[in-house]
Amino acid sequence: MSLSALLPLFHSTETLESDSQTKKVSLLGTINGKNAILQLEKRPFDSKACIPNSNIIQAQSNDVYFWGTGSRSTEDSGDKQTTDSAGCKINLIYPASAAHIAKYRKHPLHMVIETPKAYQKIVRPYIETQKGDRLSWVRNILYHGQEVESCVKDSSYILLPDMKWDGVAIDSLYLVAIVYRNDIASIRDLKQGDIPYLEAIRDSILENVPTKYPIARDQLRLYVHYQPSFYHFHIHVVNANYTGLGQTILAGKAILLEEVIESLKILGEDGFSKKTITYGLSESHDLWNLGMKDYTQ
Ligand code: M7G
Repeated sequence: MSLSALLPLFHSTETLESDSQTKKVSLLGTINGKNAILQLEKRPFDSKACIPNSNIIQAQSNDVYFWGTGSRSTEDSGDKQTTDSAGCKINLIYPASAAHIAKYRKHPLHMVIETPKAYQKIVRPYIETQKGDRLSWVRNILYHGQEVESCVKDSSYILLPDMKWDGVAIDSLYLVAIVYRNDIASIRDLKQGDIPYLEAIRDSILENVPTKYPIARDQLRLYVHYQPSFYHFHIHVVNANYTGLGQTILAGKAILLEEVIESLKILGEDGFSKKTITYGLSESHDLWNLGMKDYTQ
């Protein structure tokens, strides 16, 4: 028998595995009363004909960022419309700045060793240039009620669905907690005295998330980025089982909040300003040409 004859006879009984990273699903089912396993894998995008044109639903927008879901229908030769039923998550940045373009264009990554001196000389002055319009979306959330429908508010932070999440699938749950304090641009500004503050935020997140979403506190991965894209302190809160995050979850970019707190306990009063930090830096990042290319490992 042929594939096209067998497929309509397949009755699914159990999902053996569904992987949101590899976009693969393995189904157990039967064909004519006998067990059968069907594996499906989404094909790569055809960049010439991939722009969603139907079922477009906007989940949110904030500043220059728009996100939601949609699918693509195509007309086959018999003028029949076919729609990609799984569809896709859509993120749109408009208008996109040079910094946005640099962030998304793939460039070689180098491991750089940022000493406290390199931080003071190169990174700190750069961070000062990044606190204006680039943080509009953060101020919209903290002070102007943007995205407020899906927020959990605490006295120290606002927790809300990250724009990288589709807002539905718990196996890829991705939230972001944005603090009200605006004197912490990155972990470099964290001092020993901030330990109780960070511990209280950690405890509150671990308590709050399972009351709002069906996930246990020990299945949440809490981490921060160094370098982050946005220099206003925030914590990534992600389903620990979700690995579909590419570079953004790797060593050399992500640091567990717990590790940040433990490091502060041993770093001394001045905290992370005294630490040498090694991370991956793209050639397209401004810091590369501002001088960090002289600090490769
Ligand atoms: P980051 O570590 O500064 O940058 O994290 P990166 O992970 O993008 O490299 C910022 C986080 O905030 C990311 O997870 C973004 O997806 C998320 N984010 C960015 N913007 C502009 C928005 C937004 O407008 N709304 C929401 N909800 N999340 C955002």
